[in-house]
Amino acid sequence: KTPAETKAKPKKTVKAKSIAIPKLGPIQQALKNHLIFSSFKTSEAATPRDWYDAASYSVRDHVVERWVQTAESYYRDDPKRVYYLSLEFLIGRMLSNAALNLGINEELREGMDALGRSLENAIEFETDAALGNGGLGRLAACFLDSMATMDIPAAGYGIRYEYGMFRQSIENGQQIENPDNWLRYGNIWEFQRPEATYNIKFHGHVVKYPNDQGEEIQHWVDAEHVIAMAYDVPVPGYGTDTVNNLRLWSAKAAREFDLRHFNDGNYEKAVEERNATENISKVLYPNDTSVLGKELRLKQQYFFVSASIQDILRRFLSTHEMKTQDDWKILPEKIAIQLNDTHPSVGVAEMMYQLVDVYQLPWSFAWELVVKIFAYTNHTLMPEALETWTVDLFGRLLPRHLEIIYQINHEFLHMVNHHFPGDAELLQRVSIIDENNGRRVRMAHLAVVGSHTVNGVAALHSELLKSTLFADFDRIFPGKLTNVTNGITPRRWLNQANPGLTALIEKAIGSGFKKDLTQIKKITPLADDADFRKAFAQVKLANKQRLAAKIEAKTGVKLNVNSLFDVQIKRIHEYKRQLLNVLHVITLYNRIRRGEKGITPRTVIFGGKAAPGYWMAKHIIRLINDVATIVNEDIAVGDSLKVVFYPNYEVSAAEILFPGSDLSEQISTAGTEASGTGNMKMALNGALTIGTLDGANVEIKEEVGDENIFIFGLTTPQVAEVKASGYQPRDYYNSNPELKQVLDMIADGYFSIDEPGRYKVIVDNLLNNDQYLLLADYASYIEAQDRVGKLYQKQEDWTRMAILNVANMAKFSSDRAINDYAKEIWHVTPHANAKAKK
Ligand code: NBG
Repeated sequence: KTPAETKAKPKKTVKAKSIAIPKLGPIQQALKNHLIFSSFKTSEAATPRDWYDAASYSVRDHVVERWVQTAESYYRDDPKRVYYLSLEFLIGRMLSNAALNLGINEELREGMDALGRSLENAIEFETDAALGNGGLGRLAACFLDSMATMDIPAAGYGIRYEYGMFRQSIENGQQIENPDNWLRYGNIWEFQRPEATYNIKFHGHVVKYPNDQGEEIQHWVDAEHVIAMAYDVPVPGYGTDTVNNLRLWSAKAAREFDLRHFNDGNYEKAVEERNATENISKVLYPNDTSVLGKELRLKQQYFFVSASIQDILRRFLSTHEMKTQDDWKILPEKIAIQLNDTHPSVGVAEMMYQLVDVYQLPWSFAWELVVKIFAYTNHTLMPEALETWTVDLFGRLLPRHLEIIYQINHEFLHMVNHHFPGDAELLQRVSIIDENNGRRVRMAHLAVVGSHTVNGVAALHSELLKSTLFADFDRIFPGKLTNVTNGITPRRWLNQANPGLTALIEKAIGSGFKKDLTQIKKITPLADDADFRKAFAQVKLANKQRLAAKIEAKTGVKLNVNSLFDVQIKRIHEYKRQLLNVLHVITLYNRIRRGEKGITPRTVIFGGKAAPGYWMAKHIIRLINDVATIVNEDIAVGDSLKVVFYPNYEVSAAEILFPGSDLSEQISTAGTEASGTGNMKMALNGALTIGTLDGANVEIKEEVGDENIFIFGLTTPQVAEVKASGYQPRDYYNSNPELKQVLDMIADGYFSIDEPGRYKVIVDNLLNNDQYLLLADYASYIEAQDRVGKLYQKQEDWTRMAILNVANMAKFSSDRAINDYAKEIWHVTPHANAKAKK
């Protein structure tokens, strides 16, 4: 509970007095005080980490002040709130972001300087909060930033994983996964709330007995109990006093240990049960765009969803007295719940459980409320990411919820049958229960049926949802499916990551673009201003130097900062086609060795993690490193080509990598990448895109203009055609000598002399299957890369284009995306907190 809520009594209107908060002194004094009182260190004895701590405590004090006031104003004014439920929040570091959003960055830097310490140094001691895999988790973090910045009364709900995304190291070219013990040194940015706990039930069974009115009532009995304890993380908005809350749940055993076993001297047994329980929030599943049907994963989902929904209802009931059934009707006017992918979609059943079983509302009345409350975002069409659970597993873990889902399904299918009589196949296809694969619960269907709105994350993706995955639902629920194109927060991805470019833009057009990215359009004419171009190019060079220094420190590879920095950073996945990039690298390598003239020097940088169980993705990492070894050591190549694998790509690394990039690789097979958000971060930082017509690339092209982007490859319909007409990848191999040479080298062990057959499977797979059509797109990709190389030699033209990319990124601010959600889906309005209103 927040302090404001602790006082909560169930009544309708509340007049709370403003909390008196002591005035904060200058930061320099705060730093000194915190060093002593919070870290128990003298200035002389303080380590660099102690200075990070002191800086964080000092900034945190400013955050907390606004945080309390925001909570208080929401409590007092009772606006409609949005709850963003997500199994992942990839927030990264907090200190510099909080200082930036609060507008005390400069003050903090000066305070540190005055004490003879560097802020930059201190910042490096913060471990990333890596509570997510990739785009989906980072999107949630960008959305939190925008919701706070736009004064939307919102809160995030997720899991406080003890271990986040694994740390990747590279040994002998191979990915090694190391546990991410991110809480080792504590976490200044979280507040434990031992008083905000909920009981979460698992297992047990359902019994029926009549209530006072003689109606049969279901009771979930004999369940095991787990306690969910809240940890709160502040989410400060930029240029506003709003600080929203991110509430992360941690699992605690209901019993410390079993005293019977303890008394018998069986200590292991005594703590066994507790350990098993607390495993629920132990570790993030490191799978991106794919799922494993593991029981613990379903437990994680239900655990955080149930705790969140109980918390949401508790908060609602603390200010609204429910005297009659009709009083419940305002529930959807007060809360909106967004499901970030299907991971929290059991929430639909949990809300029914709470309303019907716990609060005793009639079924159909409750169902109407539920559908008005929930909305669902789909993030992928990849079949391996569609969550289903066997009825058996689901029923063992959540027996009452399975019954609820059966009931929801029964009524849904009844409705479908009424509107489309006699279409048995349609019923089978849309049923929440898949009867054909050993009876499974389809979580996406539950989410669609239980939501008023379902959105895709880029225009193309949303169209494909309507025409493929959810085509039946689009017929059954016309208008339910919609689009909200993703966005990124310009605070972290421009302001914070690229202070050089930010200062340059600010000098030209003022600072309004930081809160309102539409203003960035104003730099358009400056693309034709030689002085501006020069300054812009200087900023890029400085960012490349910063990146090169980092890379040298991490990998020992020295880079030529005047070469074209060609960067592909994202999860390693076959559909994202890092392998196609490798084919280009080897093509260039061969051309250089053949003595071809006029080739633009390049540095090709890869970064990204492979899911530990995804053998092919890990093998691709190894190939990249093997190619890097051969290319980088070849004296015939020298400075004209370097290949780097940046280890442990994470948010804080991305903050260096995006600004240091010249070329943005967005080369997924058309129709596979739902949106992409790295594509937006790249363009906003002045990198040009080479990409397919996939995901949000399509909209980036629309914004920047066809002449300012390098598009290649098959379109989505062409991909479907090629596949339908019996794709023969080997034909491309046989008819393209450059391609043939590249594939033969990989297959014959040119890059794996110690084990020549190492990459034969990769080549065999390309020649015989090539699910993602690399060979079909190869020629077109190489041709586009050649255009890129040529343009880079005309630096003025290149820079001009890069400026026009930056100028046209307004659409991709997450503020725009959140505004779309707020207006079209959540129906919420901004609510500036009391202090800001004065
Ligand atoms: C990912 C997509 C990306 C998209 C992000 C955010 C999943 C399931 N999906 O293309 O692959 O940008 O979601 O929407 O992780």
